Amino acid sequence: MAVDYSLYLVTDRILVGSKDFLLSLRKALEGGVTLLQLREKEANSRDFYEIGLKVKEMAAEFRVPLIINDRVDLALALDADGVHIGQKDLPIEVVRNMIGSDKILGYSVSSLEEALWGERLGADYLGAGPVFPTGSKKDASEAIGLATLKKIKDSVNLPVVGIGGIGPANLKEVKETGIDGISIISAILSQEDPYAAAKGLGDLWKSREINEY
Ligand code: TZP
Ligand code: MG
Repeated sequence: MAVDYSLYLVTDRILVGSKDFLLSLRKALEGGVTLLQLREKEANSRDFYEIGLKVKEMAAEFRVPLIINDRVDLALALDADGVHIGQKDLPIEVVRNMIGSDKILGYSVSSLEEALWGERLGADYLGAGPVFPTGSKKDASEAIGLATLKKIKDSVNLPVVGIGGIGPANLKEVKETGIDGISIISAILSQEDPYAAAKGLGDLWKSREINEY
């Protein structure tokens, strides 16, 4: 499956605030999100499943693949397109065995060592970060910065997306590392207008201004 990693939206119900969650996702998808990760840190299994059914239907409408955060069981139950795991989730090789070779397996890394490990053990793409300090992840490790992000991208043969504190103000320097896309929560979902926010980021990522350096 050819996946477009350029504008990867990760969800967070809390950061959506008082706006309607599903409507915010719909607007972000209309704005050009290319990949969607359902990340429910507080929901119980049943609620995660129910919201997952709705989000899966919506993502399919936009032909955007749906990735489930952390929960391999839910990714399978929902027949999502993939699962995204971190260093404290099930071991990556175990997850690969559970989901098979057709599903997308994303892996969070904060160092070059973790990135090489992820590549060796079967990740399909890496989420590297936090690139910048962010308040969006409670247990986030220290920011890795642009130099480490670039080193990771240069050292693996996998798509790499940057995550953590990325927004319009730093997009140009992030793009210059050569990574394949940006993974975003607050610069889309905490915004008053998730459509305009997603559209702005997508346009900027593709623009000549940012690509001609
Ligand atoms: N993993 C590393 S940083 C982060 C996650 C889930 C949060 C990213 O959120 P934001 O609001 O785009 O900084
Ligand atoms: Mg995780």
